[in-house]
Parts: sequence; C-alpha cells; structure tokens
Amino acid sequence: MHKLRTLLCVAFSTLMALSVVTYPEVSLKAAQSKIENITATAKSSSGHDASLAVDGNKNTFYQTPSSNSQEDHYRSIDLQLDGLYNLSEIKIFNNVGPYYNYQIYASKTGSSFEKVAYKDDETKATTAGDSHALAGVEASVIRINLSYTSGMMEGNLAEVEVYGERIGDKQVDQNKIEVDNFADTKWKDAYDKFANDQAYANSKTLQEMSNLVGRVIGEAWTGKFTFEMRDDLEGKDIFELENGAEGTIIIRGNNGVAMASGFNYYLRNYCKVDYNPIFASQLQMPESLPALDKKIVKETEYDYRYALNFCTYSYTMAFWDWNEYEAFLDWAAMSGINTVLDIVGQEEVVRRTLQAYGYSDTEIKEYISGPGYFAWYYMQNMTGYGGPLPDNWFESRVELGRQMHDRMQTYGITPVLSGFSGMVPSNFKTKFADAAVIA
Ligand SMILES: [Ca+2]
Repeated sequence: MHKLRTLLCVAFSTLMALSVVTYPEVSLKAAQSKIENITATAKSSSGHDASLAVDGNKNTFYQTPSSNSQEDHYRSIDLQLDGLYNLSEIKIFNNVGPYYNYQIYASKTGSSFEKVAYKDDETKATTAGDSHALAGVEASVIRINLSYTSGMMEGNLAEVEVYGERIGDKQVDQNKIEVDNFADTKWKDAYDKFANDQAYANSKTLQEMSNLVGRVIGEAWTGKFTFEMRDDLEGKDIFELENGAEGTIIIRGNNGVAMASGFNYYLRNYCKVDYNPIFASQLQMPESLPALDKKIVKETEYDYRYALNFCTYSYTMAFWDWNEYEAFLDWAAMSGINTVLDIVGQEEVVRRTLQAYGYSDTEIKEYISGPGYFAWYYMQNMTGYGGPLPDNWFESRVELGRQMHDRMQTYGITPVLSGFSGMVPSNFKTKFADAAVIA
C-alpha cells in the first residue's frame, strides 16, 4: 500500500512537472498579478467610505451604513475593474475579531451577476484574511455582499485584493430592461384561442389531464385513465368516476380542476397515493388500477376555493421556477383550488407605474425589495431590503407569470392579482412637491 502511494505521488509529481513545462511561465505569472486601479462604490457609514476597501491599507476599512441610518439594508460594495479580467483569486480582509459571512459575485458588464465565492462558516477573521481561488471567472465588476458580522449590525471590509489577467477592455451592457407587452406575445394568442374556441379549450384541457397523470404517477399510467368533459351542476364544479374498459378508469368533470380533483380522489381512496410536491408524497402505485365498486359523483357547494398569501410567496416560493410552479399548480388543481393569489411578475407593474412618474430603473430597483422580502414589501412594511433585483428579473418573472396564467386558464384556476396598496417611494414628495402625505 505504502509503495503504491509512493508510486502515485511520483506519477503525480511528474504530471505537475510536465504541466509546468507545458504552460509558459509568463502566462502563469500574468494570471497571478494583483489588479490595480479598482474603483469601489457603496453606501457607507460616515468616515468609512467604499474607497477604503481598496486603498492598500489594512488599517482603514469600508463599513456598511449604520444600523440607525434607515439605509442599513445596503450591504454590498461594487468594485469596478479597469478592464475585463480573467480572475484567479480574491482575498478578503475584514476587521479582526468577529466572524463574517459574505458572498462574492462577478459580472462582465455590471448588469447581471453570478455568485463565484462565499463564506458562511463561523471562522473568525484574522490578519491573514480569506483567500478564494477562482478559475474561469471573467469579470469587469465584482460585488461583495457583506451579509453578516457577529456581534454587530454593520459589515466591514478592510481590504480586498483581486488577482487576475487582463483579457480585454471593460464591457458595458447597453441593454435596457425590456418586457414585451402581453398583446405582442404568444401567450395572448393562446389565451384568446382558449377563451373563444370551446372545442379547442376542451381538447387542451383533456390533453393537460393526461399530462398531469404522467407528471404525478408516471407516463406508464397515462393510457389507463380516460378524461371526458361534462356539464357543471347548476354552476357548481362536479366530477364523476366510472370503471372503463380493460381495467381503465373514466374521469369526467366540468373543467380541469374538477377532473384533477376526481383523479386525486381516486388516487387517495383507491391507490393509497398522496401527491404533495412541497412536503412529501407517497407515489407507490398498486400493480394495476383497482376497480370502483360503484360510480362515484362528487360536487362542491363552494364557488371559490382559495390558496396562498403574500408570506408564502416570500418564505417558500421566492425563487421558484416553472418546474416548481407547475408541480404546485398540479397539486392545487388536484386539491380543488380554483382561485390563487398571484404576484409573480408584479415588479414589472411597479416598474412601469413608477416610470410613468419619472423614476429611473435604478431608482425603481432601489425601491423594490429582494424576493425573500416581497411579503413585507407588498404589504407596505419595507422597501429596498434584500435588493436590488437584477435587470433580467423583470423579463424572466413576467414570462414565468404568463406561463403560469396559461396553465391556470387550462385548469380553470383564476389568478388573484394585487391592486395598488398605496405605498410610494419615500422620495416621492421631492419629485412631486404638491403630493400630500397621508400618515
Ligand atoms: Ca483599507
């Protein structure tokens, strides 16, 4: 064993030696060089300007706004490099004593960022600082979010050193936030066709029922269920279950929610299957579909079966994508829910509204909080905290919202949109001097 390890070590050393020979020493040195001429910008505590994080002196430090400043949600500092660099290392020096948690993001243009390193443990800061090795990271802007300091509210950064090789000039992204109007998208055509063509709407709904079976218990079962449309019961939703030919089950309903509810009723009561994508599911199916002992008919006496509040969107769903929402909407339809609070993409409504009052995108992004705090923001308790949103948030969330609406329409779920709650940015009066403040 010992001999084998020695041999491996020798082989590895040879490999290392070869690789040093293969790559010119010059480029190795260039990749390691410290980047000078960094400009730092951030909101700061008095006397602890952002520039002190890059002044070459570890005894001076940048500090985030004081905890009583009303601006203490600003926790990040941006470092503008003088060109585009291939980064090899970032060294972080915090004031010695506490431990710090922070996240480091890189961007080629300054409009969208990617997290490239972070510290989330409780190791206390030392004079040696923290070293983060990077590979394949190209950036002209670095953002450091000083999320936590043990023992005090403010974050600090005594010095940051960035190493890398210059590979080009600074890139500027000229793209503005642009979200297509609904009328100009494929979603408008899909919405109109479903709304105006009943035969098409029925076939789309029935196809989605089959897709639902595949998503929940697997493709192999899709042929075992037959879905059929039927009339509602004096305006109320209704489903019925019946044995079909050759061991199949027929599920009839007056809309997608009704049929999905019938499917769920059968799974729970005949297959002992419980679908719950948020917590846990029991999806072990019996070998074949159990036959019904009689025809089953269930109707609801309720017009509205409502789900969600603003907190769920923040605390559980803040960063959900389509995969998670699709599973949620499946579960909602199977649970008979036909009315759902929907705030996905509302930030674009806020952006367009404030634009109409002369606010720039930068000001608007400073006003809207981060997704993890949307409950507080949309319920008028908080602005800015956890932001700013990246530019691509607006476009991607509106697209997601439209995709969700398309599925809701297919199922027969009505989205509940948020009205104007009455809150505007605190500097609204500086732009409109005659605006009245209602406390
Ligand atoms: Ca310093």
